[in-house]
Formats: sequence, C-alpha cells, structure tokens
Amino acid sequence: AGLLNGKKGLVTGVANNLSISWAIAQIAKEHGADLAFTYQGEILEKRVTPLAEEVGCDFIVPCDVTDEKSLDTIFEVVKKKWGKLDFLVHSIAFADRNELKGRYIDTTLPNFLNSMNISCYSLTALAKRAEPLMKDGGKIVTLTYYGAQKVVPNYNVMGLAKAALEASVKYLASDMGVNNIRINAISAGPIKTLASSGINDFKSMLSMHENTAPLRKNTTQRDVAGAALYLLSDLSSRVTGEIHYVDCGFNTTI
Ligand code: 0WD
Repeated sequence: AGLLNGKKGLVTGVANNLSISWAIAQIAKEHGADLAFTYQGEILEKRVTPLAEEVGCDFIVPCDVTDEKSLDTIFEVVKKKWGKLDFLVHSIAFADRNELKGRYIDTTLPNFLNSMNISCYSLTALAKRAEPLMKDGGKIVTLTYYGAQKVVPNYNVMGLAKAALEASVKYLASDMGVNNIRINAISAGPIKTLASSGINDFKSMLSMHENTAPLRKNTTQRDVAGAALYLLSDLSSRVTGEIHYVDCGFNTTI
C-alpha cells in the first residue's frame, strides 16, 4: 500500500541515522513519496548525503533556519524542481546544552531568543514559504515534547520553546486551513538521538518513561514515523491543529 504515492515531501532535521526525521523519511519512501532533504552545515551534509541515497534521493539542500536567505533558497529550489510541495516535516530544535541542566531561571536572553528562533519560529518561517507551493493542499508535521505541558527537569528553555511551538501549530492550522493545508504536532516520548543527548541526565528521563508509561516501554523512532505517516497521508484528512502523543501513554499518567 502506498499512502503517499507520488507525493513530494521536504524533510528537515536529519542529522544522522538516529534522527526521528530519518525514520519518517524511510516510512514515507516505503509509501511511495519523493523526498528532498535539508541539511545544516557541511558536517551534516556528509551524513545526510548517503542517507538520502539510501532512499533513492539526490535532492538535498542546505538549510540553517537562522538564515532567512537559506530558507528562501530551499523553496526556490523546490519550486524549480517540483513546481509544488505536498508535505513538510519540521524536525528541528536547538538550545545551548549548558542550559539544558540546572534551573530554568538561569536561562540567558541570547539562549532564550536563539532557542525560540530555531525550535519554534522556524516552523512558521518554513510554513509561510511552503504554503504557496502547496497548491493541491498540504500536510505539515512537527515534533514536540511533553516538557511543553509540564515541568520536566533539565528541559528548561526547550519546554518554553515547545509550548510556543504547540501554540504555533494551532494558529498555523487556523491560518492555512482555508487552503486545505493541515498541520499537526507529534509529541514523542524520549528517544536517544543527537539532540536529546544534550539534555542533562537524559538517561533518567528514559528510565522514568519506561517504568511509568502504561505500555512500560520507551518510544522508538519507528513508532513516531508510523504516526507521522498517518498525519501526512489522507488517513488523517480531517485532523488539524492537533498535538498527538506517541509516548507509550506517559502523558496520561502524570
Ligand atoms: O527524545 C527526543 N529525541 C525527542 C525529540 C522527544 C520529543 C521531541 N523531539 C523533537 C526535538 O525537539 C526536535 O524538534 O524531535 C525533533 C528532532 O529531534 P531528534 O531527531 O531527536 O534530534 P536530531 O537527530 O539531533 O535532529 C535535530 C536537528 C539538528 O541536529 P543537531 O543535533 O545537529 O542540532 O535539528 C537540526 C539539526 O539537523 N537543526 C537545525 N536545522 C537547521 N537550522 C538547526 C538550524 N539552525 N539547528 C538544529
């Protein structure tokens, strides 16, 4: 079954083979999608290129979401190559690891603004540019975490960025609904990746989830990818502005 047959999708946030967006790309490919990947900087280009090749893709473009020109270029390239876009995966977050520990109150203004820009505003910046290319309607998925809703030790400024990201999903859904563009967030349980390794004592987050979540397991990249496939396909045709938990039920218990 090809739930995304012939659909054109732009996937951001692949850093390596553990990235959540890589699992989403793989399942999208299995379901017939044509993909383009963005990479941040030369080091990641070397990692993303072979991964893209694995899914038969040679369409990779640089993207640093703090550089608006690089964002414009991505969509110019997509327009030239495809003339349209069907879906977008936003899987980007950043905070200075020195502030992913200790007290939130110690967050500095530069790190606060940078975390908000990269982890939250980037979704709006990408959605704004994707919208005109989503002529036949479109789907956007972003990744969030429960630290947006409740205090999670060490998550700190990322919790605020995710709270604003979740609110963005609702406002963007409202703005873009008339153009038949749906946008939803997946709130994933903790998964060991490059980004999560920056969080102090991430191991405790993993074991807490495993010990208290109803399913008594941790979430995997593939679990998140399955939900993303649903949200990126017509199976979820009347779903927009949602925060969908893929966390073994953890959020229901605390
Ligand atoms: O437990 C987890 N891993 C969870 C992650 C639980 C719930 C949500 N998430 C979210 C993250 O907050 C993020 O939004 O999922 C998303 C993807 O994260 P990931 O797959 O866990 O991490 P990773 O593979 O590191 O991908 C995030 C990537 C960056 O990687 P690094 O580690 O190099 O910062 O976001 C990209 C970059 O590729 N990124 C940027 N892309 C463009 N411009 C930028 C930037 N300025 N900064 C980071």
